[in-house]
Amino acid sequence: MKITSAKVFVGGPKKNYVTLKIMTDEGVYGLGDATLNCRETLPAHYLQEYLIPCLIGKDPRNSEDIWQYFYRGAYFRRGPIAMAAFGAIDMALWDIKAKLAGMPLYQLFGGKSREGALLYAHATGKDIADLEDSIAFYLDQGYKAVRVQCGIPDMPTSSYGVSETKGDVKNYITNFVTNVPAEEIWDTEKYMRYMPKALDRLRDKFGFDLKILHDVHHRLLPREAAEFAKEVEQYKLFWLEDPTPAEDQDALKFLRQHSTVPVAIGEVFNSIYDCNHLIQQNLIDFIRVCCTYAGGITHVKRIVDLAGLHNVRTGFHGAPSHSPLCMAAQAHLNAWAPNFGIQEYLVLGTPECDALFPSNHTVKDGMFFVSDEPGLGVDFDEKEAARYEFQRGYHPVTRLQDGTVWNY
Ligand code: CS2
Ligand code: MG
Repeated sequence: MKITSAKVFVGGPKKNYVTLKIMTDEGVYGLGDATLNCRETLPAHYLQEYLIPCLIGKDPRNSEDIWQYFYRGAYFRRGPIAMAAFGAIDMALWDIKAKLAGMPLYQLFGGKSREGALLYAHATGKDIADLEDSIAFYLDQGYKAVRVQCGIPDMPTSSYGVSETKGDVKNYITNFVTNVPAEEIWDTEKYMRYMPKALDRLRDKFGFDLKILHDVHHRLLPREAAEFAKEVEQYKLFWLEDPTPAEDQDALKFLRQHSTVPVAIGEVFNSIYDCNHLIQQNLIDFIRVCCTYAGGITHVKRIVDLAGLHNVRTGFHGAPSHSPLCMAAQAHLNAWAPNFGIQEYLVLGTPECDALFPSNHTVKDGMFFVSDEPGLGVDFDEKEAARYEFQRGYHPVTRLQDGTVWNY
C-alpha cells in the first residue's frame, strides 16, 4: 500500500483551519489538522514544501516509522510549526489505519474506558452579571463544568477570554482578524483583588457541585501565582490553568508549597520533553497538550501514558482554533485514556463548521460521545472548503499600564 498524493487546505468559517488530506493507492484517504492559531500558513508551507514530497510512495500503515522519519530527520526538532505539521500527518495516518481495520480509532488504543467524556465550556462575561448569565446558559444545555473568565472592574481594556460587549455571553469566539495585533492593557493587582471575589460570588450562586475552571493565561509572577492559588483554594476549582508562563517550570514548586489548588498546564507545549519534568515532579495535575501541535496521536499518546504513571490526568486543549479533526483525534484518546480528566470544548456546533467537517460525533449534557464510524469519524467537504480563504490575524499583544510588554 502506498501514499499517492496529499493536499493542504487553509480556511474555514471564522477560523483558518489547516487541513491535510492524504490519498492512497487503495482509495482510502486520511485527514489531519495542522491549525496553528494566528500562524496558520507556516505549518501549511512546512507540509507542502518539505513533508509531502517525502510522503509519496511510503506505506501509510507505518505511522510510527513515518513519525520518527520526520521528527529525527528534521535535525532542528520540535517547535509548534514542525510539530503541527507532523501532527497532521500522524492523525491522517491513524485515520487511514482505523479505516483499513474498519474500526473507530479508539479500538486501536484498547477500546473504551467510558461512554461519554466530560467537557467544559467557556463561560465569559464583560462583568460578573454577564458571567453568571453565561454560566446559566451552559447549565441549561447540561454542562457540568465551565471555565469562568470575568471582566475586571477598572481594567483599561478587556483581557484574555472576556467578551468586549456587554450581553455577549454565548459561544464567545475571539475575532483575531487584524492587519497588526490589537493591544490590551493588563493590571495584575486589579485582577488579584477582584477575581477571588468573583469566584466567591459564583460559589454562592451556583454552589459547589458545579465544576469551575479558571485560566490565568500565563499572567502572574511565581510569588503572585502562589498567593492567588492560596486565596482561591477555598473555592475548590477543578483547575487553575497556566498561572505562570510555563518556560520557568520550577516556578510551580513555589505555588505547590503554598496551595493544593489543582494546576493545569501544557497548551503551548509541543513535545514530551516540555511535559516530563512537570509530570515527574508532580508539579501539575492536568496535562493540556493537544493532538495538533504536540505531534499528533503517536506523540500525545506517549505523553498520556507518562502522565498516567504519575497520576496526572488529561485536559486536552480544545480552543476554537482546533478543527473538528483534532477534536476527534482527542475524543478517541479521551474514550480510551485510563487517566482521562476533562476536555475543553468549543469547536463544533455551527452549521458552517458541521458542513465543512461532517461527522456523527455527538455532544449531549456536557459530554462528548465518540461515533463508531471507522477512523477518526470526521470527513472533509472540499466543495465547502472552496468557500473560504485565509485571513491573517494576530493574538493581541498585552502591555502593563506603564507600557511594558506582558504575556498574552
Ligand atoms: C486558551 C486558548 O483554550 C484555552 O485555554 O488559553 O484560548 C488560547 O488563548 C488560544 O488557543 C490561543 O490561540
Ligand atoms: Mg488556556
